[in-house]
Amino acid sequence: MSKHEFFVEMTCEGCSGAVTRVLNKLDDVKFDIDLPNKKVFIESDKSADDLLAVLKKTGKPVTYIGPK
Ligand SMILES: [Cu+2]
Repeated sequence: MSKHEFFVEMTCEGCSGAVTRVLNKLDDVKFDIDLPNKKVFIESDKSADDLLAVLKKTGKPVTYIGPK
């Protein structure tokens, strides 16, 4: 499992809830959401590109920051 850090444009708990919902559909991930700093930390065997695609399903701007 590797850990990745993403920036996701989140402004409220509705936003972090949307991120939680898309990530909960995956079965091999652990994640932490830092709403004030708009960061999402994901531990997974999936590639950063795959995780980026999943996060983009929220419809929010998402940027891959790097391995954590
Ligand atoms: Cu929101």
